[in-house]
Amino acid sequence: NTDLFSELKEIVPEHQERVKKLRKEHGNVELGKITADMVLGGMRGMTALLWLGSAVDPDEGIRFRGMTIPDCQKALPGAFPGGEPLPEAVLWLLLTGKIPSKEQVDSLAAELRSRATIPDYAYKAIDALPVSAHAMTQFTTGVMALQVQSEFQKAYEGGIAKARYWEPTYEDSLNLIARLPSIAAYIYRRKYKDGKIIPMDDSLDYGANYAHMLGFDDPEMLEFMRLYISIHSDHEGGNVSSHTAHLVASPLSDPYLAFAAALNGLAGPLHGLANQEVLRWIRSIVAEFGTPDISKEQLSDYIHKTLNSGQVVPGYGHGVLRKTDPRYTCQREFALKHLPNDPLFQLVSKIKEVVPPILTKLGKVKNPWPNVDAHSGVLLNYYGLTEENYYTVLFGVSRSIGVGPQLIWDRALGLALERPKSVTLEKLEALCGIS
Ligand code: NMX
Ligand code: MLT
Repeated sequence: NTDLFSELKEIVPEHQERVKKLRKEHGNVELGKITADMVLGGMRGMTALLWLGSAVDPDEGIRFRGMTIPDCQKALPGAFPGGEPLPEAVLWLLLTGKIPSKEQVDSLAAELRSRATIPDYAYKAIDALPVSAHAMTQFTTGVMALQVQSEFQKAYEGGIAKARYWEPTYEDSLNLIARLPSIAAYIYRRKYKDGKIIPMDDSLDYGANYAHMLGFDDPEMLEFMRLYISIHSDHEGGNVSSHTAHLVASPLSDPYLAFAAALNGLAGPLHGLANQEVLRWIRSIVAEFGTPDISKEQLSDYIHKTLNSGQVVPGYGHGVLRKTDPRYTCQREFALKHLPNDPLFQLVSKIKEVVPPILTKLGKVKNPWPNVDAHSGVLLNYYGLTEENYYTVLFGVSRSIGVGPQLIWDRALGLALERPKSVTLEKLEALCGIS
């Protein structure tokens, strides 16, 4: 099959059987215990979600359908031989669990382009906001306007049977993924440039087209965008944006409603907004010393200043990871290849040497190592995308490629409305033996 829907249709029944069997024959298997600390500590370590596309190992990091980032770089089709994985290839992999051929990826790229028509009212909804509104506020508004065209909502109102819910969810998810770059680029052009739309180029793939519509055509930037979108697509199900999408979709809210909610979670500084915060922080270091070429002692002083003022070091630490994020590492490798002498890249490298021992010394930080956000800003900045308040929008576009497939599986597998139990403080104290 070169058609993704036909490919998926073949594997849905087998997955449905596996889940049915699991529930019927193994539903009582215990996956761990729930402690009071988990209830108070953001549910860290509590296994409570099914997520097909990817899993995060604390030491090794992300695997997309069992494949590490270097595996994906080797096995997934790129725009040219040896190129970075195409986001379309990642989408195919996450949804089906299979490595696509170049022909399948090209067909999916063409399908996404054909789905990318934006209704005029979506632009008008964004235009109703002041240009000064944060790019993420404008982005969520645009996604909510796209919701007007939800196929799932229409089908549900038309009385579609539960067994077929996944089909209009597929339509919505693919349309959403296809349309996000145009909406996102519109916001960038409106907020930072001349406001004129740069039309999609039918000869370009998803990542390259997004860069092109933003106004960037340097082949190296196009290649970085492919890598950027691919590595930010998915990070298992428990991160704030993915979990939010799954939660909001669980009462059968359509993918647009679910994804807009996910974006609002991504816009938090401890999650996706951290990429903005990192570049802002790096710039503040340069402003303090008047140059990026500073000593480790000066850097150490500045990091202590940040911590002493009650702020976190952005781009460091993680809810699951306990080693350097492999998404940081592959961006570093990209930078070493293409911009080894960039002063901000060199500063980022120095930060990686100085921050971990300082965070470790605090005694409370579980992971002193850099995450994905510690690196992306300096690469974007190097290629001319200097407006850091836009960076989380790039993360948001990318995340649709992980969230969209799971929303389809949520409906195909008939996953339940999410509704965990909560406890009052008094009850929690009582459960802990405090009277
Ligand atoms: N700088 C300073 N303090 C930190 C940092 C950091 N980078 N990371 C963790 N801590 C503190 C944390 O605030 C907490 O302090 P307290 O007990 O006083 O509240 C303590 O260390 C224990 O936190 P952890 O258990 O290590 O981390 P947790 O799982 O709660 O939080 C993050 C994970 C990612 C929210 C946290 O490491 C952080 O705030 N990092 C900086 C922001 C960031 O880079 N976020 C991006 C994450 C990736 N993404 O894209 O979503
Ligand atoms: C993500 O990509 O979602 C972040 O690394 C945060 C997380 O996994 O919790």
